[in-house]
Amino acid sequence: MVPTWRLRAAFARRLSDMYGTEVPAYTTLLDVAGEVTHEVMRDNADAERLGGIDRITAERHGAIRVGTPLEMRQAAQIFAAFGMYPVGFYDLRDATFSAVPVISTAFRPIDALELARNPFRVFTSLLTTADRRFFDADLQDRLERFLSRRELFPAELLDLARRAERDAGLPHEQAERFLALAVVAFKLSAEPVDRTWYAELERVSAVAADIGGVSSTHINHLTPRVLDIDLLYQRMAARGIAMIDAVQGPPSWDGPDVLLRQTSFRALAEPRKFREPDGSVTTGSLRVRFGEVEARGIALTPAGRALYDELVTETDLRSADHPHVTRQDLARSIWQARFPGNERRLLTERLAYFTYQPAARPPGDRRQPPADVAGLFADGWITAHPIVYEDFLPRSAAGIFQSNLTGEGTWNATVSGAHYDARWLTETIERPVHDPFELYAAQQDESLALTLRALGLTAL
Ligand code: OOG
Ligand code: NI
Repeated sequence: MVPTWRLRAAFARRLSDMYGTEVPAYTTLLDVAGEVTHEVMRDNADAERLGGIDRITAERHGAIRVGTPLEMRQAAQIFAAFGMYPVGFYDLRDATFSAVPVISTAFRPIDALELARNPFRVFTSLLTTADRRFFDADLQDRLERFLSRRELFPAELLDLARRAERDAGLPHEQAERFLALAVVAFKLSAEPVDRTWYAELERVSAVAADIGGVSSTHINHLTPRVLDIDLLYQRMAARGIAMIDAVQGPPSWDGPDVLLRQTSFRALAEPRKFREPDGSVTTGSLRVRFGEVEARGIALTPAGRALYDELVTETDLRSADHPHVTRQDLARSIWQARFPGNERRLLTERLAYFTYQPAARPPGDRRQPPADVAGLFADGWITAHPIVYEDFLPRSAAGIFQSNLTGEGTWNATVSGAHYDARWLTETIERPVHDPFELYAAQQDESLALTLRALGLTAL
């Protein structure tokens, strides 16, 4: 029997191998990420604080895009077979930073042991065909009819996925078949693209064309994790690879790494076949697939996240007033002034999540332990270890989407958009969409309860 986590690890590895043959710059990215991570390991004793080297070097996330609620439900079934469940709801239609016609979730392992075994996750976006700001009634109708005629995932794949989920794994032969079918489902198709249809959707949005203009889905990018993303950015640029303008997310600064920092190399022109209006097939190219890299930091509580969002807004305001200063430099100075500069403060101000353990050598005197976490920590009764952020950031995701799009697209701000939220998604895919804060809080609370019991305290 091949257990769920081994299926997931094999899936991640095979997708990565496939992507490397399809998008050669991705292989360069993997080489440089490995090189940088090993250098940081060598020079920094604390390098494994947010994950062991085996996890970091194997870690990837991918992204796919689908067109219909049924396709989303089927994708959820396939990911469930790999022990990957929907976490978080991201609305990238938000005009304040993006206006991309999708809503998204991330399929990922949800418990600490499974994350440690293999943290592979897939950011999965669904085209919002009912949103009038992007699609008028006629286009929506033709788009939905086009999408209803295609089949992304064959019945045999879905059947094996259901069995793998039910039995928490598959016998060897079936596991092999399941993996092969799953990987092929995310491979770029050689089918010709209908030129007129693709162009019509592209006028609305390049993402709409990438999703609804073709008859299959594909891995749109894969993302390794790296320990020093600023160094990686310089090295990639030095190798002549065109990177997007900046690293998305928190700035590089003197304090702890929090949340998620990401950057990518620009989508490359890949040869694709087109069916022309006269029926002939020609070869052209499309720019849709890219490579991305990420650095993960500490998960923030709702209060920590609110502070993060506030600093992003402040950076926006100040950069409008200081066009000559780079956004990065502005963000760094704002963070230096306003964000807690060490883990201890993140803990005592309850801005980040930690797991706790009883201290190996608690205070030797006969004092009673204090009745609060900050006190227990300050007096040396317990130790704390940061929880890694396992999710995404909507604004960074929008930045990644947009920096890899060609053309602005068009949308109609005078009509109101269709309503989609986490509840809608839960009902659509018939699986709970988990709240990331609840997952981190549960992990923290569980470790705290065990720690208190070990100290002979019942509750705080
Ligand atoms: C997804 C973009 C978002 C990330 O890492 O934030 C993303 C896409 O391009 O389909 O992957
Ligand atoms: Ni990504």
